[in-house]
Amino acid sequence: KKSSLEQLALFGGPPSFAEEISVGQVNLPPWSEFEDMFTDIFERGYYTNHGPRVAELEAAVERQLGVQHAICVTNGTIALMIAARALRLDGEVIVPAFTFPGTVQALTWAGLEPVFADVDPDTHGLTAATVAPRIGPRTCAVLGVHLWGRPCDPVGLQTLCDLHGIQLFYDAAHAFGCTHAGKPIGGLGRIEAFSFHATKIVSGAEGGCLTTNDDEIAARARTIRNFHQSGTFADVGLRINGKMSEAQAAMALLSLRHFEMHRDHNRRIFTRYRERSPAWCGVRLYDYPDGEAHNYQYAVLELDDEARLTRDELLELLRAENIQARRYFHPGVNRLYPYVEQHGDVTLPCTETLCRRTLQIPLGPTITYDVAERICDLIDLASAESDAIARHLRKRPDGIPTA
Ligand code: T4K
Repeated sequence: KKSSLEQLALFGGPPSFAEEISVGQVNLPPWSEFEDMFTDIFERGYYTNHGPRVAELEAAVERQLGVQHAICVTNGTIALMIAARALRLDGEVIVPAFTFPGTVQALTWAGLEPVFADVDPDTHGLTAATVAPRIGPRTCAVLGVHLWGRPCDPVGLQTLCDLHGIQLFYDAAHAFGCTHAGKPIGGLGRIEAFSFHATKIVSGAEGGCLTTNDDEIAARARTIRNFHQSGTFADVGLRINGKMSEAQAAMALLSLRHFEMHRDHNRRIFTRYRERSPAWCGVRLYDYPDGEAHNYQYAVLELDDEARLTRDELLELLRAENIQARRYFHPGVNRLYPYVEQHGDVTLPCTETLCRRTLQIPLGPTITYDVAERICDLIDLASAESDAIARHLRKRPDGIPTA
């Protein structure tokens, strides 16, 4: 355990970890299960185009999330593109800028115009209050993001959208296994889009899924996902190859089978971070409300002025110790090309603050209790010695490198 400044890697000590501790890791199934699944696919010789594993995964997701339809696709970004087309949107869509760029890029690919709204400091998601001022004559929909798996004001947003006759749909990339008002996320709005990327709690390496209780939207989404399907929706002009392969479905099925185990591991580590975090001056752990289910896939720190170290300084300190923390999400999508040119005048104060102040720290299957303790010890030390560390970093002529 490091207990003095000189032991920190920033001051010349050896890094705490010999190898990099990655911010997120893949929840892999036991190799034998993996082998059985892939032997089966190999022997059948059928690899994609709505195979039996995809059908099995869709049925499993429908059961687990209590929804009428699950439509598996290539990845979460394509899920959002298909959702937008299935809703037949045209015009402006209100969306947060504090999100992964894919959320917004999907809208652009679907021929829509993103309009950024600010987020709530507590949930980090859109609310009716932040969205209302952005609604205009060309608004056709709101795309909420359940960031870190926490639902973003579904009741307020639904009421607002109904009032204005616009559609509501969700990016639920982070939210598999999380609930709102006791019900699994998946049935909110008109349609929700999940990601099964390697970094997600349920993973097919790549992959995604749309969920909805609307038969017609589901049928359109299925048609759009398959460019050569002869469906009944001849008026849905644009289609895409969004099909999930059998290999992706097999991995996601195994991942889903072990969901509880991964979630319980995450919760144990998250709980330790939570227990240790009150000792960190000005560094708060983003937390989840009681009474709802969470997947605990993300541990996000938020630094305020009391922290004395900036978020980037803490990042640099952890990186020097071989701990890969990440500035998810920085900068806000409103600051990225091409959106910065289109929305230069928009002010999103909470988004700007969060982009400056949040830092994701490692959580996942290789983060043991002991690794979490050592990460916490380092943040303890950084907090106790923040003034000296800041002085050390700020006197360098080159300033703080970005990461
Ligand atoms: N909406 C939201 C809110 C999202 O967060 C995302 C994706 C999407 C939509 C779009 O869904 P997808 O189209 O991706 O299905 C990563 C992921 O690629 C991305 O899926 C994710 N969100 C985003 C938050 O993170 P990068 O470029 O930062 O990932 P990368 O490669 O740096 O990996 C992050 C960490 O995970 C590293 O520490 C290494 C570790 N890792 C990564 C991979 C790929 C592994 O341990 N194994 C692996 O195989 O975007």
